[in-house]
Amino acid sequence: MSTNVELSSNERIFQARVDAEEKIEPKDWMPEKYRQNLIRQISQHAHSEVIGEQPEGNWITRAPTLERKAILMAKVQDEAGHGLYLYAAAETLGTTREEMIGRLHSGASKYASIFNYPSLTWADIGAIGWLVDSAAIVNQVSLQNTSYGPYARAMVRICKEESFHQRQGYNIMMTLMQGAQSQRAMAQDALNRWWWPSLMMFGPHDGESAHSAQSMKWKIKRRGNDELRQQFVDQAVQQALAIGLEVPDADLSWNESRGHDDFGDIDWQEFERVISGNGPCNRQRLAHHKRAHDEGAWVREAMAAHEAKHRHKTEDAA
Ligand code: BYC
Repeated sequence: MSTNVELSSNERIFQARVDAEEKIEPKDWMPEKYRQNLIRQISQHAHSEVIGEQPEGNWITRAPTLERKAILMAKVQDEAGHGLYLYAAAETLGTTREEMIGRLHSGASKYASIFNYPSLTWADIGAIGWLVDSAAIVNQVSLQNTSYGPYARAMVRICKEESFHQRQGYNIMMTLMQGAQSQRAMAQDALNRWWWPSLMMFGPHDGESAHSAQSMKWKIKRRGNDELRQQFVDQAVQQALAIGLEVPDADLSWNESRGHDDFGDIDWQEFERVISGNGPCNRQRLAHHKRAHDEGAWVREAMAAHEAKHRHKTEDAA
């Protein structure tokens, strides 16, 4: 039997397993493109979690109360943990942490566009928790059923934590909306600036999406970018209304026949600018990450030395 025939039969068996909702595990046979596409998506997801610590970390020292500060610190630590689960999931596909970080630093690997916007006021911490974590949950709940086992299992834990993050963000917005006129204005201003970038988190329209069709076939993605974006809009509009905030979209209206909110066009030129490295904070975010990574070199060296010593001891004992 030729290699080609063997490969195509492997591919058929693989697709049948995916179609039957079986999880693909690290040592199972998988098409090389499936592996590469997963490494791309999972590592970008991991980078997003880690870079996402920066706009929120910016407010830890200036949180308005001790309680808010403790909550924000816990949230930012959770995001670091999410990055860790996701890097570990990607490593099961044969890449290394160094390779992934290298691709982030060279600009070859993306991270969520949303984190290239500045967090200017305390209300931005509310808007990030409410909108950005809501968008993340909508997307990630669907990814709990992704076909790759380690990614799906990481998502289950991450979604639980994101739910708490979303509640704390909405609670900040709710508290501000019950406050003075200046606090309500601050909350509205944060919504105005974070609304459209939140919609961009779901990526291009399905027809424009480079990866969607193949990713849906392989069940790496379970729902399209537009369907997820619509779910997010429907729920966020109701949440905004409930606390007296106005969504900054003149075209927003309830469409009875569709059973969904219609909404205006996203500025795709802005999206392209941000994902190609030219958003308001791209350079700052990457420079900060590189600096922190360089400053942490001694920790990695110490860990590697400890691991090598432990390995020798185990070998000597055997
Ligand atoms: N930003 O073919 P498409 C969080 C890229 S963080 C940047 O549709 P795909 C949190 C896309 O990568 C949670 N780039 O791609 C943390 C591709 O470029 P490449 C983040 C984007 O992968 C801290 C190109 O555009 N969640 O919760 O099928 C604090 C064409 O797009 C974006 C995830 O990462 C974007 N928004 O679909 C608070 C979820 N959109 O790679 C909260 C996992 C698209 O060919 N990821 N691009 O160079 C996914 O579900 C999918 O990767 C996406 C995009 C839906 C994002």
